[in-house]
Amino acid sequence: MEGQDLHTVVEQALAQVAAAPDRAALEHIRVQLLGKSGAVTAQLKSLGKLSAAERPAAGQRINEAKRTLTEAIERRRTQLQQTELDSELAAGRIDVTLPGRGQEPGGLHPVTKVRARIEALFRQVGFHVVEGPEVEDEFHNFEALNIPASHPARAMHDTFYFPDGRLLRTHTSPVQIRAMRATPPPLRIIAPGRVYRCDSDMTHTPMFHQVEGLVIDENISLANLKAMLHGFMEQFFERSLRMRLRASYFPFTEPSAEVDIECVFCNGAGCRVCKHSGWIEVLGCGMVHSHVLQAVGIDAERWTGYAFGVGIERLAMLRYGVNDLRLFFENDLRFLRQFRTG
Ligand code: 2NL
Repeated sequence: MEGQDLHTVVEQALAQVAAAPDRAALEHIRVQLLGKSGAVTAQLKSLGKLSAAERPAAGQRINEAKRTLTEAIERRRTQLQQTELDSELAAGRIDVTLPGRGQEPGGLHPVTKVRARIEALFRQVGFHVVEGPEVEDEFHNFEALNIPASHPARAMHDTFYFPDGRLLRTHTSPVQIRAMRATPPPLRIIAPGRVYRCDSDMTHTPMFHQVEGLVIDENISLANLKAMLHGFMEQFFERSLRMRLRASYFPFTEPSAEVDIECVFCNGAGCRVCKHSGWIEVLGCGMVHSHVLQAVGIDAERWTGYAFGVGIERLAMLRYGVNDLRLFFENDLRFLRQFRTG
């Protein structure tokens, strides 16, 4: 009778153990079976009612049942623990190969884009792109360019000087002075880069970008300069446009001129941008002054040349319709994003 009961208890207990949904439920089942007032414990307690002859065999069966259940509970516990661990790991899984959040493609700064465009256009017509130091000396930045010590551009309020007398270049002309001294003519170069002036307001920043160009050859005239610049402007703005030269003055060129193009916003009709003149000033140029050729040791009887200087930010403002120079230096992503790709 007792053996039958025990068998049933074990069968039911094993089914319960197998069905335990988690470790807490399993522990509850264990206490109900093997705890102080558990079903199996009760069986052991009832051994006293049996005869001395029956007792050892019955005791053995109960102990065996106890061991069977203990092992089953332990197996189930391990199983549940693994399942719980697996689901915890699955829930917290991180794919380290996924890209980070908030990633967006970068892009070139508009000044860099315009500089690259200018370089590409000049390379197409045989110019070499040259670079040079931003920290210069007075000879390369001023003296060789026919800018005497008394010239206002040399004053402290226009030029950043170092204590040792060197300075931050105020234009990229010194790069071309170096090129002329290093390479005998003919020469066709452009010199892009950063330049510095002690100046800061609505329309001036202490650092800006410039491209200067220089051609030294036999029989170079103002007509060659004008034709080259007109071709460049039409290529740069991707349209045909009128261009004019106005007489001007620079110490390093003679004659000198300022170049206007037909206003790209109103096609010359007159608007706020061109102050109702129909023209926009874009650069300065001229025939290289004989004093400059002499300073770099070029025979001015045989060789002549033209030169020009243009502000990259100025061209970028016209090309992209930007009305405030300072936007190029603030690095506001809302501004910069507009130049991404394309
Ligand atoms: C301007 C004016 C100019 C030059 C730059 C130059 C360079 C050498 C010799 C002669 Cl090595 N000239 N450069 C000539 C005329 C004008 O720049 O307003 N730039 C924004």
